[in-house]
Amino acid sequence: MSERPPYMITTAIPYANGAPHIGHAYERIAVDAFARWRRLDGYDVFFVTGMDEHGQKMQRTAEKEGLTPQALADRTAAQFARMGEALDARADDIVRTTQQRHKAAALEIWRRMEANGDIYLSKYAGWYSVRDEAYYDEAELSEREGRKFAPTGTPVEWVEEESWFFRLSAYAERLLAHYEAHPEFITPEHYRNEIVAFVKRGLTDLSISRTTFDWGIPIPPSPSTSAKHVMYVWVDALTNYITATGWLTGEGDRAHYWPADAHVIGKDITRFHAIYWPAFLMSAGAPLPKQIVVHGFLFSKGEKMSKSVGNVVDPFDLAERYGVDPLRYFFLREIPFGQDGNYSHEAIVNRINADLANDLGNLAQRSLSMIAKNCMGSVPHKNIFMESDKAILAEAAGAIDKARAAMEIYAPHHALAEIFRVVAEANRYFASEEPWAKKKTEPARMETILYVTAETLRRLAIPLQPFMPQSAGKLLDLLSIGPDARDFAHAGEADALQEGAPLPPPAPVFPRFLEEGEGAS
Ligand code: ME8
Repeated sequence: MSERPPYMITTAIPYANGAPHIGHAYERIAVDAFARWRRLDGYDVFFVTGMDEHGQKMQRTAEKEGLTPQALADRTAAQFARMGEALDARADDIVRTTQQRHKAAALEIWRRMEANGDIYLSKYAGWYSVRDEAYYDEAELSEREGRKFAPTGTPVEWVEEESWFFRLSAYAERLLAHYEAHPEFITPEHYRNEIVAFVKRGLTDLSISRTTFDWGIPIPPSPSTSAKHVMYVWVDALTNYITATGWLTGEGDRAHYWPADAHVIGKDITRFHAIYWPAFLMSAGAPLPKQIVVHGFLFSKGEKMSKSVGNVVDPFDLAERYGVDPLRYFFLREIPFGQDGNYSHEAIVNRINADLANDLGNLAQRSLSMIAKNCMGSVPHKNIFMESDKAILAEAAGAIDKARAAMEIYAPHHALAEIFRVVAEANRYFASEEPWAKKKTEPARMETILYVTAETLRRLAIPLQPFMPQSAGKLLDLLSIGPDARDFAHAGEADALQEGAPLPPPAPVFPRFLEEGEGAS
């Protein structure tokens, strides 16, 4: 076991019935950035993702495609693994719900809930949406052309069958007490308010098994029923998080990661994560995750993004077209985490050209090429710092703490805004100090300005790594920062650039995005 504090973060596990889409890419990138941040900040990080491979939706899609559900799951799992590579967002573990270790964990949580007296056999009669794999109350439904729809817009069907039930109604008070005692449990706050209001209206018991199909984890036989039950897909899927740690089954050496620090999910599945999951864990006598971090939905706006112009809504195409780092930057800078967001070709290009190419890219390119030409390709001499030098260095040193405060409340847009505020300051410093004009008249002063600019770049590139791992890494290469000196413990004054240290030849790191037919300027 490591001496560093453990930090476990998860994505939702996507349904294995379809290829990765932009929402999946967004969530994976965000969680990767949070995981990288903590790793650089000295934590022992465990980043978990997975695949939700059971359920009626899987079975139906597989039938339509003429595949077995397992073959469909394998195909989709391979696509998601490729997405992790393509987005530079690999997880430490991928829990597939058809794995043996997961079945063991799911059966163990069931056994514990049963032993606690929370599972009973009854009959379910009500509305079910296969697309959402969720039950709905009559009062929640709307009706169009004689058909009934869930609040999410998906069609529901009437289901009547014998079912095992979980005594969710018994947990309303304990859940409310938990939300009260841990106000950060569901974040951002407006999702918390929604959940609190929902639970206050009272909870009904939850049907947690199905008998009309068999693509799921079989419930062990019971003398009370002759029917073959499979586990409700959400009981199965939610358990993936604890499967990864082996906490329930005592397998492996990862139990110390539980409880997870954060489950990062989209806003459509908050009820499952903030009500059902903690209730299951309470029943099973397991600690609850520390936070449920909810993000909004992404929508495509702007004609260029539409299918008629090319299939750029595919995350692979987006990464190829704009570059992985610019795409990661765009998602995390543009969309306030927790809110819905739009993406369009124009918005992405604007971020690439304004923030990355013009602000950060130009500053790096101009200062590093001046150093190459005028300082014999090595770190310039500091000489004497003036107030303006000290001020920008202090701003750069402070950026990491402000960004950390933002990342710890899952606000990557604020972290990036802070870092880029200092980039803009550094540009103003560079422009007003005019090192190029001092080359002949005040060469020592020119060196100081170039030193301060390069050191500012170092202090900013370090906290930029979680967002743009490759580009920030390249910038650190250009500053000759070794692989062991890139974590946050090395971001401060004590590890400042060493005067006279050799630097590699400068190279552009953040190219402009050029529209077709637009020449390089
Ligand atoms: O819900 N924008 O799987 P899923 C942003 N298997 N996020 C989006 C999105 C969009 N347009 N569309 C979906 C499931 N998401 C279950 C999860 S977890 C124990 C089981 C998010 O493939 C969505 O909110 O439908 C969820 O967090 C994730 O993508 C996977 O969605």
